[in-house]
Amino acid sequence: IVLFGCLLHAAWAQTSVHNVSRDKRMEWWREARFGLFIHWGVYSVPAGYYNGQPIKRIGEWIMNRGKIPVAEYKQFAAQFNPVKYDADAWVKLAKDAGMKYIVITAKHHDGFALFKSNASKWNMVDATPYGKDLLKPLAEACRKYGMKLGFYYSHAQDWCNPGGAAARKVASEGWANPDSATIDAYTAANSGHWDPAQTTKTMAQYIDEVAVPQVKELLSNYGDVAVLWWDTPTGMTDEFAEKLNAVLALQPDIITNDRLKRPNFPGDYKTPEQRIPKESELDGKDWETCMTMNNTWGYKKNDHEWKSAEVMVRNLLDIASKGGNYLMNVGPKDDGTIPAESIARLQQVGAWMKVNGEAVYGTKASPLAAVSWGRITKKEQNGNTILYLSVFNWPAGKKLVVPGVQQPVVSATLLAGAKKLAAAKTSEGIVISVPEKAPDNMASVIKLVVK
Ligand code: FUL
Repeated sequence: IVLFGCLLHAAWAQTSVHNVSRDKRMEWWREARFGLFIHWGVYSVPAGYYNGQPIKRIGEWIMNRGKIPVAEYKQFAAQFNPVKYDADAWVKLAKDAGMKYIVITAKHHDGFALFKSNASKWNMVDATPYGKDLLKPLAEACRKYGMKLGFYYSHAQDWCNPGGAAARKVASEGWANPDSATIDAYTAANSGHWDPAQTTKTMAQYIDEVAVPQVKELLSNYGDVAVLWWDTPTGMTDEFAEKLNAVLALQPDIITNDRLKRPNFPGDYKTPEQRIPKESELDGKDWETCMTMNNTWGYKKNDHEWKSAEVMVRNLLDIASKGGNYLMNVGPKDDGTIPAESIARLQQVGAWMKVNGEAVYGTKASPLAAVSWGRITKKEQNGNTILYLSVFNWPAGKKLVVPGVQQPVVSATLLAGAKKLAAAKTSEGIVISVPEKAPDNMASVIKLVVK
């Protein structure tokens, strides 16, 4: 009876708020494939340094890593004055990079809200000299450019609002998707706080007085919200999760990730962090890899280890070839600008996407076995199958072999320059005659249409 009750309970929690079916709600997201993650907050002021010392690892965790007392951390807000913030330019940048959605940290683990909140004074309008809501202009710009907008919300971990869980496994960066038993065991053993000011309320009070009202604000005051990106379930119970989940009813089309509370709140998609899953790990559920461009999510002035645009394009293709989405992060500075290195990379990726984007948008996972020269995505169109062959390692001998295709060839076209290529079915598979040199060193895409 208990088990049955639990099952009933779990099913109710997941279905009650949505009248719109998951497939319908997920339609745009599955088509989109590529989005921008923005980690922005008070942590961009210390930018990786505390008392003149560099603090290791991800920048948005500086308060936790440095065990900075609440009152002291809050002083950074007095310097958070992003006068160069231009939401329109940010959204345009994402759009030109070929991205279809944006997810921004409305509130990260430091509890600071980028928006006007009546539930906590620890917010952009009440606690900074800038004094303006940062999400309003972003929402407006997203509407203008047809960009979907999502909010990241740290619903359980909150280091500045008393009662919010303050501890978490230190190796969090390498801790992608632990099961709930691991989380619960860890949370039980490590409820340590580093400042008594963090414990003047209970978790239940924090959920009722801060988290639930703030999620209501986010889902009421900014127009259409496409995604609620929960993070992280530290110290959550099913009861708390249910209260938060119920707020989603304010946005009937909203989709959510899997980080509200495991296992009873799986959301609409999984969130492998800083890694691309292997084929063998995929289970048919939707998924999105989120990844940094350097080694931090929130801005750190001493992090210069940038991925190249080539790596990003190839990651995107690898992910699309397995049926997933790519959420690529930028960490803006405290003056409101996105680091020049990030802008340059987004522009390079955008230039590639302009020519080759159709190999990504609306495609499905490769139907073929892995190939040594690159990645494959698929689309069905007018009764034909389109295979997008993204070539990373250009073949010698002006000949690309696509093993395992049985259907007759309709056409083969190099997307760069719309150049028609000769292609024939042989015993090795389909053999395509290609130019001697790779047209694009990041990835050259051949659109192969078969019956
Ligand atoms: C993690 C967080 O703890 C990191 O700070 C970051 O936001 C990442 C995307 O999710 O769980």
